[in-house]
Amino acid sequence: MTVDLAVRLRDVVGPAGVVDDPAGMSGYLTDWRHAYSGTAAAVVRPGSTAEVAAVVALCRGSGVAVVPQGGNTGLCGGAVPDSSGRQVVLSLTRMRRIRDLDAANQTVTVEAGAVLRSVQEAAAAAGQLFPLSLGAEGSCTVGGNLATNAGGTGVLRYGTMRDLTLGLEVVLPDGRVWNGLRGLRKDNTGYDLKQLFIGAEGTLGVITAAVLKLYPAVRSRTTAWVALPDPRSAVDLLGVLRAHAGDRLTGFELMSRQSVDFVLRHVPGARDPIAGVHPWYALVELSDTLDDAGLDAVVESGLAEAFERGAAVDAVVAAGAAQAAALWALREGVSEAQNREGPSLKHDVTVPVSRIPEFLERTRRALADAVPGIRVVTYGHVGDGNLHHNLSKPVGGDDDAFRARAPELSRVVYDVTHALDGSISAEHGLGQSKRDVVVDYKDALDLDLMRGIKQLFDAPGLMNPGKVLPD
Ligand code: FAD
Ligand code: 2HG
Ligand code: ZN
Repeated sequence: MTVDLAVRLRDVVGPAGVVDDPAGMSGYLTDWRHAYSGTAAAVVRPGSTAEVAAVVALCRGSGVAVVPQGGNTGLCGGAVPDSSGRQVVLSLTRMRRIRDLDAANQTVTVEAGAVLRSVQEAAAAAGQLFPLSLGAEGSCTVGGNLATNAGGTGVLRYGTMRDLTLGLEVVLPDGRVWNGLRGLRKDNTGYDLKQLFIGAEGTLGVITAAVLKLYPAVRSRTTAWVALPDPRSAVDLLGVLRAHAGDRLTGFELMSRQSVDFVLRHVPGARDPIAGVHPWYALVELSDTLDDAGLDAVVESGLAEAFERGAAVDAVVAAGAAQAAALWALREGVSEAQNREGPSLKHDVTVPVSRIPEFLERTRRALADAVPGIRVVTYGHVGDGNLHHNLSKPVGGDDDAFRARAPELSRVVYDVTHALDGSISAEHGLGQSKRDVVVDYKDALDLDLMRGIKQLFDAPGLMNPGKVLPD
């Protein structure tokens, strides 16, 4: 970065808004897992949309690439700069205001750097619900949620971030501000431009604010932990509970025994809710806006039918909020627990729900053939067809030898996913980790159209280069 650009950036954001010493920058240069690392000319932390626009325009004028970053909890290296040392990391974390909450319109307008949990809390304080929920919600930001089209555990009932967004404000790669910040549920005046920025992982512009949908607050909740004999039973149980609970079935997560074992080993205080060892578990949640909705009776009638059909072998219905939280802690603890077991190879895939048993059967067999003793850590949002099918080395295995097999092992998982009409990225995005491999699994015309859109918005290629789009 030239001295002139450095001076002008400081003029825009103030001296405290530019970090360029190695110690100050280090937390911005590697991801949550330390799986990706880079270097940067500087980290710039603007405090307003006008400052973001000025920073982006200055960088563009100097031919310097910009890497937008929120909470840096992404799992594909999308927010991590390359190793050239020439890129600028643009951190949105100073822009965290809740600009407006319109209870009658059931919307909240927030800045991109707002931490997801703070948006949930603002909604709750107004007697409403913002339903996006994920393990990183204490650190991830709305901008990152939008840029990755985050999913999480409430998608079954409320959809992904795409479904939860009515309007956006975006600084385009040339520094212009696109004001699409409207709270309308109907607007058929042409192309829905905001959808281009959602899921673009910062390659088309910097999201600075959003209008998000709110829902009525949940007043009763029932959570159950169910032991299953096999994955087919998970699909069966899902159908049974849907028939009994309808829209009140708001969460349906799957966990393999291997996932539970990792959590029991590494998460302090974690306890197995059901005696004995079962190969699979479902974490089920029903919720309602009524105070006394009789949800325990609904889940119990559903479980009774599942037991009769052999789709469940044992179950615990949480006796209160503390026990429900303990069950969710088992589920939310898997990512961290797996990190403690050495390098993990992540696969965040979707297949049609009906094909989950076949997906598991085919991949697990092929993976065990490829690396005897490999630990397959399968868990995820099975109600959406989304599995985290993550791999850990065999017990006592060598980290580097395992890493060396990564491309081959991922290919096994992705080939089966593709053969079953699935997607190789359900909710985490492509970032830098999957941008090359996506070529083999996405239609060439899709990729052509994506390149055309990128060209339209960012012909010089300075907005988060090296992410999403294959070379
Ligand atoms: P970052 O990591 O900072 O950035 C992610 C991407 O968005 C990057 O490409 C970045 O350039 C871009 N970006 C960030 N801010 C902006 C902006 N303002 N404008 C334009 N581009 C921007 N994800 C799920 O979908 N579901 C889950 O259940 C889930 N659970 C998780 C659990 C754990 C423990 C962890 C560590 C991660 C989990 N994630 C999950 C992944 C991650 O939390 C989400 O992808 C989240 O949405 C990222 O938000 P962030 O603010 O941390 O974004
Ligand atoms: C989850 O559902 C997240 O817990 C993280 O999407 C998955 O760490 C992972 O692979
Ligand atoms: Zn997930």
